[in-house]
Amino acid sequence: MADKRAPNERIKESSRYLRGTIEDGLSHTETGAIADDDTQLLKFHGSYMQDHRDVRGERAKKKLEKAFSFMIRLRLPGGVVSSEQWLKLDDIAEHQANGTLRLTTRATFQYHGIIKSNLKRAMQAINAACLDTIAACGDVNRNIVSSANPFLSPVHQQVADLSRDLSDHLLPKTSAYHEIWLDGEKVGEAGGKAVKDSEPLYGEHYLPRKFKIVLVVPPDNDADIFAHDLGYIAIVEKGKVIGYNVTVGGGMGMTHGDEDTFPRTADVLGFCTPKQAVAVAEKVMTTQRDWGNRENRKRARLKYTIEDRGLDAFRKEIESRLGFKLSAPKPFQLTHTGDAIGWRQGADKKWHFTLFVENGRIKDIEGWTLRSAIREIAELGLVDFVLTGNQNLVIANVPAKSKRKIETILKSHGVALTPSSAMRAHSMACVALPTCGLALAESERSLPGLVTRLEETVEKAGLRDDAIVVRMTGCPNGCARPYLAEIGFVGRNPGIYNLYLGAAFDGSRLSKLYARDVSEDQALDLLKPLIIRYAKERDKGEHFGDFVVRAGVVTATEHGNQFHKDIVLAD
Ligand code: SRM
Ligand code: SF4
Repeated sequence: MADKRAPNERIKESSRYLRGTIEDGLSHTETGAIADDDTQLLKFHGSYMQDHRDVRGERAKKKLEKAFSFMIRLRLPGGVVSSEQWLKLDDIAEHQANGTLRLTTRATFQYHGIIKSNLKRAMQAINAACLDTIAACGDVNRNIVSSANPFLSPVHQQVADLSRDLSDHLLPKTSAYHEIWLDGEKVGEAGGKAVKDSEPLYGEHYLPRKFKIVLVVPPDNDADIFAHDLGYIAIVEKGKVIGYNVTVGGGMGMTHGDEDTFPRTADVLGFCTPKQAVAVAEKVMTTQRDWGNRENRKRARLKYTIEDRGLDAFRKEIESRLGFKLSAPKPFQLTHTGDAIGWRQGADKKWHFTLFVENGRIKDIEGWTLRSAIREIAELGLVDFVLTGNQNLVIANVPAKSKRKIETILKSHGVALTPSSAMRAHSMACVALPTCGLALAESERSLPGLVTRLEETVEKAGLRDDAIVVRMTGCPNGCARPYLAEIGFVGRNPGIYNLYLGAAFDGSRLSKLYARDVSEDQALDLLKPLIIRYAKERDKGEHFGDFVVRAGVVTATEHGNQFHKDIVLAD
């Protein structure tokens, strides 16, 4: 009988728990690449093979191999690094990568442009900083994002601690990582054939697809709780987390032209106590392991399992595996996505500065030397750093007497303490070109200029301090969560985007397609009058996404499976 499973299932199965021939491939100096199957396995180790897309054509003309290099993503549950770790990570950017650090939309670091001969060295340097990259990518539980800044209060600390417990519990157990990157003992080859490794939670096929967990502390929805497979909304009483509302089945990715795929906001499944939280994650993840679609990777995320089987059947299965029932969800209120930029004081009186990092890229350019600024701050040895799920950076645990010093360092490197508008502060773009192999259009390199052009209208309309969430991605996979933006651009072709409007500012409602295949100029022509109208006609406190729905510009997307319905395109 024909094997209907997706090809990745066979690759995982024959990989001897994620070894494949990666180690051998690293030693081949005649090519900058590794074998195709190994590129799939490498993801589980936290790395992607990529090529520099700006020079693809030129190299093809010269009959040269593509300019291959590797991206590395760290596992950083809770998003915290010390000053000492920052300095080590900064060194890696300088010596092994392309001179930049990239803060991701899931609160961790990425390096780009690491050539094959540097890959192992970079992995070892990351480990020397007491950090790792295990399961940062691949069909496993990924990095866990928790509401920004554990140092803010004991509640935030409790939530960040849970993110680490969850990450530890769901971590793959294969020793392939240590073997390949850290020269650990060769378990996989023992006796020439026997594999001693095992994966009690995953099995040799791991999950059908990636699996993502986030935690938030209301009223902040800074980790976009409804965009992920599994979420925990902290319920706080008398200054303590008494438990969590559990959300399931969120996700952003879709494929242009394939209506069977769609972004989906998560459902609230029930309430669990802090003690039950790890078991709940295990049962949700392993149910998805067993129920998820292993034939079609485009329909293999938990969101489709829940769509296809129904939330009630899913809850019943979880409760049967847990051996107890989840309680009814508790009331909660989330008010906003994004980060509040600027100083905030923690419960222990220390100060925390959330720095806007445009699209998460930390680098030095003439007149704006952000990387050097953060390095100088780290060299003081005074602070910690927390990465946010919005590509920003919290300079944490600053003593009151050092606040001025931090500000002075940033300013001396040309780094503004506040972004030029609240819209910019709420803007986010995925990486896209030149490294992302799936990009159809620019994103990180385009959005800043586009926001500048939108700011002219924002300024005229008197909306400089009014947050409007704008996000862009270079393809429909949704890495910057564009379908939860009040204004979302999604790449179709070079210079051409689909324009989505009408998501809720608090992250609870998806947007709707408003214009198909528009250039940046055409999008601006459509957006400018809407922004002016919003300034004139909005109700008190009404956000742009809610306004365009109320004004009938787009219909509301109440549920993911309605995302492609009731579309009325702009004239
Ligand atoms: Fe993503 C694939 C970058 C967050 C949905 N994502 C990719 C790859 C690895 C491209 C690839 O497969 O070859 C991108 C690497 C680009 C590069 O050059 O670095 C990439 N994704 C990113 C990051 C770096 C974007 C950023 O600008 O920060 C984010 C890293 C997160 C992290 O630290 O773990 C990133 N990706 C997301 C998010 C947002 C989130 O999780 O909050 C999503 C939407 C949520 C979701 O998962 O549904 C997301 N990425 C995808 C998908 C679509 C998955 C799907 O279910 O259809 C792909 C493609 C795939 O998996 O096949 C993808
Ligand atoms: Fe690449 Fe698409 Fe993700 Fe952007 S949204 S990083 S273009 S996969």
